Amino acid sequence: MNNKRPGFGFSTRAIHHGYDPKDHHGALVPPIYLSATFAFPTAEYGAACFAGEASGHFYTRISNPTLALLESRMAALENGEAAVAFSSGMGAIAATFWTLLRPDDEVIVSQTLYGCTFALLHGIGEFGIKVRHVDLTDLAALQTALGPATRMIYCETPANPTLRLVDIAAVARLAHQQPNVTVVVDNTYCTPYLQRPLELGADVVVHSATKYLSGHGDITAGIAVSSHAIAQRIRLQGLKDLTGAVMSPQDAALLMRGLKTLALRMDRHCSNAQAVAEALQAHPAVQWVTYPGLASFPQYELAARQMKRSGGMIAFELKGGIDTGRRFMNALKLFTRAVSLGDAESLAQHPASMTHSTYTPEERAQHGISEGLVRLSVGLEDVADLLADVQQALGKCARAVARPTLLAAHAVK
Ligand code: 3LM
Repeated sequence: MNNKRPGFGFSTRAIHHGYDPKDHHGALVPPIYLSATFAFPTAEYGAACFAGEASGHFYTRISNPTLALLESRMAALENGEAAVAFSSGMGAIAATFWTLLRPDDEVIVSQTLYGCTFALLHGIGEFGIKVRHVDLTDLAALQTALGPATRMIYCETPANPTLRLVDIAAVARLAHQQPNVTVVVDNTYCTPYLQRPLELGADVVVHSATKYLSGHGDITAGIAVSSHAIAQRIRLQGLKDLTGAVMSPQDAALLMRGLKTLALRMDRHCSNAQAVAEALQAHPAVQWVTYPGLASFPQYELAARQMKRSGGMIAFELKGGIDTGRRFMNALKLFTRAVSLGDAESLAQHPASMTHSTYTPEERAQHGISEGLVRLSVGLEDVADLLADVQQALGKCARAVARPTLLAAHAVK
């Protein structure tokens, strides 16, 4: 598909953008360029490549035709100018931090973040970058926190695992009243099919492409999408020199295969998750359930405004806390007990002891992650089978919760 023909819809871009079979011997599926290095026609041309005076691929850690196709497709889907591919989401996040932040700079981050991002922020703190955790749902608090040293605002929306949202447009408006503040949004939970932060005023979008973007749980990958200027800095500093965390061309091909069905998969994830969330909400064993598609969701109006649909992730807690939560998880037969998210398979995990065990218990309390929270990544299976699995597992928990109550009642008599 010719890049110069705008106006194609999301799935058409996800399937065709940047590729025309006639340029590749008619091959319908883009070839994978495995080469680590690329031949220079002359010594002078090679020198010009290194001096940044000639374009062209010369070493795969910096650029590669297969990665370039994926990057242009991701930029087209996020409505950015350019993208940089990484070997993991953490690679993309670390490279973005190392490129855009310097000692004595301040980064304002939202209250709740994925566990390893939280740990990375501790790490960059040791290099003299000041990290301030701010409740970004409170714009007055953000206004107070913004100062002359602020260089970045970083958030996940929805946050992993609490699903709290950040109003991207409002935060970007406030941030951009000051020069030199870059707004970075981790869009892993939504993908560009459900939410496009750059259109709302953010400057950089990062992803764990390990999740919904690839969608099949068979690669680890990351992406950063932004303007040409920022992407070039991230490529030449964060990727090339500071992390070296380049994506492999084979993984880029798997990721492009996943992208072709992204819209179909996301719609199914959303429908299945809505049904599971409603079933949880209706069950007497459940203490609370958080899902952006429930009318009880505290930021329901913002979710409807900012996200096309409500996503595939659910957080909930059972009466009896984590002891009952573990009983529920162990009773699941179709859901798999595993970390990660966005796969075809439905997954269940316990953030406090798994993905968010990088927080101390005190930090989890401070950042709104309750010890009993169970996280579901609702997959693509038949919804009736998912509901049956959740119901049978909840049935075991309801009996477990009811038993001590009955015993207590007998004791009184
Ligand atoms: C998880 N999350 O199960 P990779 N940003 C977000 C994420 O959720 C993740 C990353 C970045 C999980 C992984 S936990 C050991 C497994 C919002 C990853 C990092 O480097 O591609 O894993 O992305 O929540």
